[in-house]
Amino acid sequence: MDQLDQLITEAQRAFSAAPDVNALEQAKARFLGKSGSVTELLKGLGKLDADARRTAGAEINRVKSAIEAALETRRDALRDAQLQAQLAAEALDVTLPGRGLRQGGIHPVNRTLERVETLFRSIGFEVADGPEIETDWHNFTALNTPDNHPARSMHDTFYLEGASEVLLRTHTSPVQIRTMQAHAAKYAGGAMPELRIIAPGRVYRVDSDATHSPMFHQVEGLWIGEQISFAGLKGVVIDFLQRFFETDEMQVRFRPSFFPFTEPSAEIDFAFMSGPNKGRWLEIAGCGMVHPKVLANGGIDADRYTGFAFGMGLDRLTMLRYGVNDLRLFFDNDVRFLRQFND
Ligand code: 2U9
Repeated sequence: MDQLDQLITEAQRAFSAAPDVNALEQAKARFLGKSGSVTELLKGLGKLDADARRTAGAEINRVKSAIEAALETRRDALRDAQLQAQLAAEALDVTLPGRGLRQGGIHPVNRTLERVETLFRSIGFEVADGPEIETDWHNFTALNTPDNHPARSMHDTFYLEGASEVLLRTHTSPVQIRTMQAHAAKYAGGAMPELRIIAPGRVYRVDSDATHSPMFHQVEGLWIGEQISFAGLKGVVIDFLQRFFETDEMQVRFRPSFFPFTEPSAEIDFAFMSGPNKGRWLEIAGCGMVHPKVLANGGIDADRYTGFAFGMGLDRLTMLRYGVNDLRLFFDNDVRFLRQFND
């Protein structure tokens, strides 16, 4: 093969062997650079006479064009390969299923709260609320809890620093005191319509183990009117428990007890008549007829009106309904636990 054609072949091979654009530029320099083979050939033309120079010049230019064409072809191929690689690396498969943000869910205790609210609303109760930071008077004094009562001690109650009369409410009862006062004031001097409320919410006590948390949830109920009796209390509570736990196969008992704010007072136990907990008495609530002093502290005429009240733990209701044995699970915020109530 003619020497010049061999040069073309050599360039084609060198260009083909260049793995990337940089290597290709170096290979180009060997042929077309300042001291590249083709440039050297062109420099040699000066030594030839005119005729030979024309023929050789044409030949060398043919070679040069061929090498330039080979260079261009390889350049295009490398660019194309680079583009393909980049496209492959950045490939987006729009047909893949999305990672999907999971929808949030309702906390089991809030589920219970919503259920309790619905059940009580259905029998004419309204839902009342009030502050979680309370005065000593609304939380204790108004509820007929004497100054020396153990519940007031620093061991049970969270007091606010530097303010001995201000505390975190230990029950939702102050809400009933405030609601009674507002209700009595609204109807002062005239006939007062019945007051029927539940007061659900967060309450605080210095206590912490598997069944006690420093913050927990209560719902208390209050029904005040002219003929309100303990019989009415039993009806409301039994109906609530049966509807809440979705069974009539249940025994309910009222055990005499003591609370400063009710007289008489009782604790409420219930037992399922079937299922895994069959026959086991479970404590569920406390209740009683509102103490006349408490009615008076709420601005209500205790000679004319009577009322009943009850209180229960929303967390405990939730544990019993779903079979959860450790209260702390509700407050750890482990989504693996919480998800189970929403799937
Ligand atoms: C007013 C008058 C009376 C609310 C009552 C109980 C009995 C009771 C406990 C149940 C479990 C608290 O969450 S718990 O630890 N509650 O035993 N609560 S009577 O009595 C009131 C409330 C407000 C004005």
